[in-house]
Amino acid sequence: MATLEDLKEKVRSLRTEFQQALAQAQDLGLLEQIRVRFTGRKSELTQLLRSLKDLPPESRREAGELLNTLKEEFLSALQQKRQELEAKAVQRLDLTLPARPLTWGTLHLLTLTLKEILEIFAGMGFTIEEGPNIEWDHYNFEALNIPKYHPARETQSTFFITDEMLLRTHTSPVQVRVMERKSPPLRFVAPGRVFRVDPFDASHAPAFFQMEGLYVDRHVTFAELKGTLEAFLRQFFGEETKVRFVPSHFPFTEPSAEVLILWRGAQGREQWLEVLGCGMVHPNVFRAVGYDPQEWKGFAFGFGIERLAMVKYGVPDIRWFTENDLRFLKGARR
Ligand code: 2NL
Repeated sequence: MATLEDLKEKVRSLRTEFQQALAQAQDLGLLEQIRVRFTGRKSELTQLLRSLKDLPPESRREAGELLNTLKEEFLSALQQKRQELEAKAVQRLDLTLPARPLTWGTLHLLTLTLKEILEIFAGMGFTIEEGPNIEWDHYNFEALNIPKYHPARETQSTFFITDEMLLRTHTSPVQVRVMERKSPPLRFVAPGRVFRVDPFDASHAPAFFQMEGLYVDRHVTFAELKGTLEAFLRQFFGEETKVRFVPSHFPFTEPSAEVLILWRGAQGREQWLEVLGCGMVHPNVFRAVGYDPQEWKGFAFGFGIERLAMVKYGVPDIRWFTENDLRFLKGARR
């Protein structure tokens, strides 16, 4: 850099170059390139500012003013152009683009199954009763003919809260509470969550849903129990479903039975599957709630709701109900 005159010439040519370049800038990317080229660290303008110190002292002040004015000019022109380009970008928003499709939620397969089952029992005159998840030992065991040290308590491996309080292991305590509160005749189902100390694997869960049913009147027979459950199973699994009753044992019923259905699984193989437990209410259960077992008879039954859904809809793993995998949840759409 020799003289002030040279510098003035240089400023003029830079200004022209800059204005031409700016006029060409169509988008923000190009604008940024122009900013770097004319005002960046390696730009001619920056070099010139750095070399001010090489000018003779009497020219420095004027040269400095010239260059700084040019720089401000560049920056404010860049700023203005940026605003113009941004305004145009907004105008380019395409408001005719179709909206993304709405996705609809669905009821969970377990909810659908529960509703299906309740509807069938409602059709046979059963109402619905509910009770607490945290129970007294008395309602969960004692009143159901399962005294302390009874082996049934061992297999049920219970979540105890205190010596006397626990997470219910079945919904039977609901029936006990209802019988205490109301007089026969009674006909209701009790659906709800139950808890057992079990490993979470394909066929076990520490918390699952159960439904029990109870019918109490003066002349209830085992034949009515069979007819009611057969009617339920045929409505739920299909009219052609074959049903078999096999002798069994529960502390709270006598006699007791397991109920099996002949079911064609995913591989097309027919198989007898246990789907229910049932029996005539044990006289000791009636005594515990103050009913006279000579005067009143009753039948009761119980089943796991996940289990029925797994059989009917071919769900291979009970954990699928709680994993929230959308592929499974969407499959439940009706
Ligand atoms: C099963 C089958 C069953 C009951 C539950 C019951 C309730 C009262 C009185 C008598 Cl208050 N019985 N419930 C009866 C038979 C079977 O459940 O497989 N449970 C795990």
